[in-house]
Amino acid sequence: MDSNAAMGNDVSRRSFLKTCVTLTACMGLPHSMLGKVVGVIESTSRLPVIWLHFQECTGCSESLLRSSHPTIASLILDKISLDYHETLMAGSGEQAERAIHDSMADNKGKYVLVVEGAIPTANNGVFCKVGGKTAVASLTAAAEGALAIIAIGTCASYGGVQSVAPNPTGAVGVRDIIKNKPIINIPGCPPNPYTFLSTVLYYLTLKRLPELDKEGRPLFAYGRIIHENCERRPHFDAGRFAKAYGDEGHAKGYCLYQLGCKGPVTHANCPVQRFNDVGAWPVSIGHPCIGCTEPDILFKTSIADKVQIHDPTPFDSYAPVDGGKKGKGADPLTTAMVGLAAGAALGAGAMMAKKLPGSSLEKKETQDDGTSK
Ligand code: FSX
Ligand code: SF4
Ligand code: F3S
Repeated sequence: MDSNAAMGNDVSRRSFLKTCVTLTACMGLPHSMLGKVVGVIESTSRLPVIWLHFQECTGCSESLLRSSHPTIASLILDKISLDYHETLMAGSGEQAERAIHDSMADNKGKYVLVVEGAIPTANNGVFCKVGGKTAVASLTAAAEGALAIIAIGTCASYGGVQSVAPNPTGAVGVRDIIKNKPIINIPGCPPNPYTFLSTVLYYLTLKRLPELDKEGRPLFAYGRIIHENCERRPHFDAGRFAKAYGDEGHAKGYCLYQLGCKGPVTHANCPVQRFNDVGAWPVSIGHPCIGCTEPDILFKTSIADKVQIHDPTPFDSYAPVDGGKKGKGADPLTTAMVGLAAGAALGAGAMMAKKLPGSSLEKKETQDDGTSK
């Protein structure tokens, strides 16, 4: 199939190829695989997909299919045969029930089950019912004949906002219920459309599922922490921090660590893959990362809480910023304090900071959040 036909003639060849390059890189494949990826996309092969919705805001589907980038939405719809999707399908009632039943029977062992939203388990699962069946029953039935399950979004991956204490509905993620199928978690609230499409393409191109980390996330997208690729990182290393929303440091694009940025402990590709055509991501527009891809951070810690730094940049490798001059808040003491796991290495860190030219260690006292008094 020609790519333009495949995408409803709304995407130029140039834009199509550009997206293929991005997707190849997103999957962590070498550039030499580009031809194969293009071939897979242009072929008629489609992955049968059954998509179930449970407790969620539908932001995952929205971000995938209403993206301002026509190529990515078109490709998603072109590479998956969406046999059942409650918010997109035209049919309803018995017709919809028949569609899911037929697809499960016709594609037994060959379809991918995509789950969006958490699954309530309290009171026999009565808090979420579709077609008279509880979410637990629908999930269990659809999982049985699935080749693999993709839990899309933080809700389906770990329970998300619904599972926050006191969790009245007993909301859990797919992995807490289904134990006998491969489950790929694509967390994010909502997740990046490229990560979902790359996961589908990875399977279609290499005929195997991608390697996963301990949280079941594809390593190609979640193998690194945000902090490693963040454009504000030179400011972190040089000790330049925004200390309040709208202050001078915030206006100048300094590091958001002291506003609670969870980038140092959050695994995701946001600084590289970014969102939408404008290439924005939370930190680029001035908001700290809130750790939306992690099971124990989003909704479980305060946005303002500071995380511990486990791998500080060695002091002799600070990136030069602002011509190497250090501004207010950029003193080595601040960097040293922030760059160390709280308390443990304080003495050693202070000694190292003392050796740095211009250290204000002897002149200033510090507060326990690492900032200077
Ligand atoms: Fe959850 Fe999806 Fe957050 Fe919403 O539907 S991951 S609430 S943005 O989008 O499930
Ligand atoms: Fe970027 Fe946040 Fe790390 Fe600062 S703490 S460098 S804003 S990821
Ligand atoms: Fe989520 Fe942090 Fe990316 S909040 S969208 S993982 S920058």
